[in-house]
Amino acid sequence: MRVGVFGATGAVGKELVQVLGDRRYPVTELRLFASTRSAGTRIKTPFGEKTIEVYDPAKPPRLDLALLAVSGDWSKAHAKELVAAGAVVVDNSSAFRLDDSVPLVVPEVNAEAAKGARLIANPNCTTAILAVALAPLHREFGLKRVIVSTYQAASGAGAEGMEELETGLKEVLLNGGTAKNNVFRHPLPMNLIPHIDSFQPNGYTREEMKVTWETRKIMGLPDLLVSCTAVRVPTLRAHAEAATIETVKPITPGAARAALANAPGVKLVDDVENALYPMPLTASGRYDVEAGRIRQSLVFGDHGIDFFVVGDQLLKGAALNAVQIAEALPVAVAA
Ligand code: 11C
Repeated sequence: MRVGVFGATGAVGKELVQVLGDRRYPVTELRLFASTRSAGTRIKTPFGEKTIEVYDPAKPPRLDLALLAVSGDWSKAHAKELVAAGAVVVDNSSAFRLDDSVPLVVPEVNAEAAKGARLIANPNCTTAILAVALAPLHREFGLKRVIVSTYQAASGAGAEGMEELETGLKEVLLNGGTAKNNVFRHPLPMNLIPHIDSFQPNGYTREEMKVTWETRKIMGLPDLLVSCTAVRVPTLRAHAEAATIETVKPITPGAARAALANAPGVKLVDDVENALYPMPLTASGRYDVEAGRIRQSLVFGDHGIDFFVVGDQLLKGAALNAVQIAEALPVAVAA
C-alpha cells in the first residue's frame, strides 16, 4: 500500500506512523505531509527515514490510503481531492463525522459501516473510547440512557497541549511560579477545566455534544439519550470517563463484567480489593480501553450500572482507531 500521513508532525500524526509500523500494516511506500514549517525535515520511521513534504493540491499524490490528522478545514478542502486521486481516506477531524454519506467508524462496534466507502470519519477520541465499552453492554442489555463525565488529558489538545502542561507543571513545582496558558483557557496544572471546545446555545460544549451526536451515529441509535460533562484534567495522554447507563433489560455488575471481559478492545480491570481499576497511567500506551469500577446503579437499580473507562487518547482515541479502520477495509490499489 502507498500510504500518506497528513499532519505527520503532530501528536496524532506521529502515533499514526508508529501504529502502522507496530501493526505491520503492509506499507510499500510511506509519504509524510505537514505544514511548510516542517517541510524538508527528515524523520525516522519504522519504514526508514522520510522527508516531510508539503501537499500540493494541484498535484495530489498517488496513494492507496491517506490518513488525515489535520484540521477540519484542511480536511474539508482536500479530503475529496485525495479520494478523487485514488486514495481511501480516513479523516481524524470532525469535518465529515455527521455527514450521512460518510461512515463514522469504531471497528469493534460498526466495522461493517466502512464497507465500500472511500472516505471514512474517525470519531472524537472521548466518543471512541466510550463506544468500545458501550457496544458490548448494548448488545446484551440494550441501552436506554447514558450519562458520562469525562476527565480528559492534555493530549486532546495535541502536542502543544501536552507541552503546555509539562512546562506549566515544571514552572509550578520546580520554580514555585505560575503556569502560563495559551492552548487551554486557564492554567491546567493543579486545576480542572470544565470547558473543552466552544459553548453551544444549549449550554453544553461542542465536545460534550460530539459525545451525544457521534455515539448515536456509531451505535446506530439515533434516539439514544446521552448527556456528557467534559472536563480537562492535568494528565498527559489518556482520557478517563465515569459512565452511568440505564438499560432495557435487567443488568448486574457480574453480567456487565462478563460482557466487557469478552469484548474486543476492552481490558477488564476491576479488582477493587487489590486496588485495581482503570487509570490513565496504566491505560497510556496501550491499545485496549480499560473498564472497571462496575457497580449497580443507585439511581436506575437493577436496570443500570455505573462504571469507569480509560483509553489512550492518541491510540484508541485517534491513531489506532484510524489504522484499525484501514485494516478492516479491502483498500483497492489505485490504478
Ligand atoms: C479533546 N476530544 O480532548 C478532544 C480532542 O473531535 O477530534 C479531539 C477533538 C475531535 O480536546
